[in-house]
Amino acid sequence: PKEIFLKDYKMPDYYFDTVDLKFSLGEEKTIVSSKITVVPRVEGSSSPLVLNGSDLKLVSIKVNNKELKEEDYKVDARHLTLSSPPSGTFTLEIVTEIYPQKNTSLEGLYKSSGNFCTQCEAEGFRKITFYQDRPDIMAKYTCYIEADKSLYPVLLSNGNLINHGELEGGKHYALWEDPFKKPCYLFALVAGQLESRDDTFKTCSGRQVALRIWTPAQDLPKTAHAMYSLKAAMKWDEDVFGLEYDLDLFNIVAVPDFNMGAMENKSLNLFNSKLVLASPETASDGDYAAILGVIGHEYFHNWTGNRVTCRDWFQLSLKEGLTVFRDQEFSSDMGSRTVKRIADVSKLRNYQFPQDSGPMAHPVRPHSYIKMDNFYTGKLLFSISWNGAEVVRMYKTLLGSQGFRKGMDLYFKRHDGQAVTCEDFFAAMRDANDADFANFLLWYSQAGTPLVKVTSSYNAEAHTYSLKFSQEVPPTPGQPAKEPMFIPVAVGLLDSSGKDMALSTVHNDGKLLSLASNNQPVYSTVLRVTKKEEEFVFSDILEKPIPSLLRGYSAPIRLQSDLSESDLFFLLAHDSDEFNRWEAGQLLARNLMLGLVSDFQQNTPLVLNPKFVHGLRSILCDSSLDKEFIAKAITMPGEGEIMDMMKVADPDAVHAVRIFIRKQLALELKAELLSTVEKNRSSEEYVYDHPNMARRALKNISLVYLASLEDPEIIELVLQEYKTATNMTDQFAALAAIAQKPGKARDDALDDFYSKWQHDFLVVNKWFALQAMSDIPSNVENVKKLLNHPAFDLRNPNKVYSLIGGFCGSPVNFHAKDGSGYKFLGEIVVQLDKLNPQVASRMVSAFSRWKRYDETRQNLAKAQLEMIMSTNGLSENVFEIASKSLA
Ligand code: DPP
Ligand code: ZN
Repeated sequence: PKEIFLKDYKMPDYYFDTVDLKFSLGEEKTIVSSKITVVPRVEGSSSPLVLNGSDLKLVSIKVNNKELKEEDYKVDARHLTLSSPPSGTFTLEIVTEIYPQKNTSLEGLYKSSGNFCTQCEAEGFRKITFYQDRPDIMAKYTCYIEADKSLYPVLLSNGNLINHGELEGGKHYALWEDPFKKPCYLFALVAGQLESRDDTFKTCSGRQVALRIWTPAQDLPKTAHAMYSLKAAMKWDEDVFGLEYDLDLFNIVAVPDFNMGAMENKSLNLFNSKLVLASPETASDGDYAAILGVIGHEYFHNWTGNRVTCRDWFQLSLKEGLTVFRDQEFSSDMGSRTVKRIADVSKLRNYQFPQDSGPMAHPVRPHSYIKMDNFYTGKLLFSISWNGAEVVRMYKTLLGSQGFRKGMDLYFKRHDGQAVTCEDFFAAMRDANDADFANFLLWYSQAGTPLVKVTSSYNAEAHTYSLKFSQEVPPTPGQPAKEPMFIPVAVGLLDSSGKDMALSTVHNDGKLLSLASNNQPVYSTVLRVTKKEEEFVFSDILEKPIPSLLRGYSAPIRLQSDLSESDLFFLLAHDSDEFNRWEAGQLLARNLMLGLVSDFQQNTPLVLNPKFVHGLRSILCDSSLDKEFIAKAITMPGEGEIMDMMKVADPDAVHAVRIFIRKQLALELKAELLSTVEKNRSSEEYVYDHPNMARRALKNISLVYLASLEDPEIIELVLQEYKTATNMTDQFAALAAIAQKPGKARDDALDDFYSKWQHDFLVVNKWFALQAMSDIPSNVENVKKLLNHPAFDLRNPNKVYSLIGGFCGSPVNFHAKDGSGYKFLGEIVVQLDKLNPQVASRMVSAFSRWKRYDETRQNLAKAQLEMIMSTNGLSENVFEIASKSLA
């Protein structure tokens, strides 16, 4: 397998101007004809034209209407090369034969539940026809589809339907035209038995847009929330960014077999059913929130991704980082900003940071790859999308909302219709604001999470308060030495009553900066930390403050400060920045957990610090706080996050400590937790809004705590909650609470749940995941049994993610010291790779952090990786992850 480098980017020798596609969809084979207008980039050049192709049977090829002879072109497993095309513009016509019904990779054109659908990002279009499969080739497309009318009554593609009608032999056809230029990764086609929920949206300039969400007929009632989300997203993008939808039709199709979450194809978004279908009975609050976010995400791509796209795949963050940021903002505006931020930062800490210090560490813009798809399906996506979103957020932190909007406006003004780079985005932000961004661009090229240390000192005579920063970016594969980064640190100072102090001036690097705006003092400011070591001195600080650092998590770094335990309790109780209140609690919990982990390892009896219990009790009983915030604040840091902070990760110890804390808190706070459950039961009718979700979240976390007690009364209570639940959020939370402990109550509840929901594959996936993630001893045997369950199918990505992905997320069972978890995964990866390399590579990445564990585990995991590497016919996807993990 060959590694591809960013530095080797070359402009294409040929552009494609128009592309007319014709699909004749059949049960045995599908015929694809393409007619392309090819335009040389440099007039008169006649360099070879190299097209990508994979798993295609070439039927014929014509240039300017003339059939090519065999000596005029070359085909191999990956390319079709025209060695000397005519000089000047010419037409290229290619006919290929493909077999979507046999395509289990779910890339290109494939069948899902009897319907045809496509997935072309990143490099799936080459499985449909020979093409320059790269995003800087932007062309105008038409798409003609013909198929059997009774089997495939609905025929969809991008853009506008300009013609349709009947054909002989029970067939029909549709002709679609997309007026916007696009790269081929945004091409889509759907054909099948589908029905639509229809609605309309009136845009800010008064155009009526038809909205259609397509699913099999029986699922239509479950598309109401998706439609609500779509309309909300369209409105939000107009209000916040002035971005209006640009066609008269917008389609969404739900597909049960889908590698990713969803795909932003121009005007024809394809979605994993999981992210469209929801009803109160079958979907949880988490599902509702995910649907809102992802419907928004794909819709927002219409401008950030489609109208302005990426020059090459190294620039993926240009569209993904920006669009993830946009969907985070959208969800924040639709719900609670603090809670959304907490959820995103937790995700970053549990998944992205561990990866940032491992063999797969990648900058936001990677320097090389073997298999592009791994950017999406491996853990790499996190660096590109989530860290990428953090980078976009920093522009906004530095420029403010208005400055950020000016930058966005300039970005579209300059680049609409183009395929561009991360520098272009940076330049638009800088130029629109005349901003000094110092070394900000390093965020794109340096991998690793910066470690920033802060020490503080107060001078009571001079009334000055100093914050000294030092920063270090740890070495990562291929990047041993790093430059200091530009880190925006949002800061406030609390006085002894817990109020924010007025900040007037700060000295930095011999310069005096006034912080006041319009002569008014400010209560929070953003320090620009750009050097390896740097001091900021605030003046007119009349008493020793307690600093609230990195408010709202203003940069994706690890922060170490000299805050004492009592400072943290103070911040937990008083900080005006709600995020930092949560953060103070997390810091306390992290320190507490790390201390207990070391006690556990030394066989010292575990004791829970009473001050911690007291702090949590105050939060739990504070009726002025948002309920979902309370739910987050009493949730302990994830096991991944704690293991990431240890020299040698010890899953057993971390897990034991987390369980211990949960039980101890339940014992100490039993009365408060019980009353929280009582007071926060759902009303009969399910309402999806923040107050109701918050209430359910708080009740359900309380239930999980309580259920950790071996108390028959509580078991009865939880069973009762399970039985009387009127929505999936409450029902599943109660089931999860019961399932914590092996025994009859657990077995009965799991059986009951399955028999209730066996007809609904999305709910059955929850049932798989719950069992897969379980920490009950030797769960690997149970998971193996579930592989043979009639509802399981290795070819369906969602099922694999639930059962196998779920299992890999269980620290005790996946990392079982006898190696049973590793062996299980190794065998599955080999099987899966033959069916679907993208899904297999996502699974194999569970091994990538094997060096973080003890020697016994290291050897066991390494053996599995070596076994995988020695498998014949391994895909490039799995090869890349496995070989980099071993390196
Ligand atoms: N481009 C796709 C998305 O944004 C990749 N999953 O959802
Ligand atoms: Zn995206």
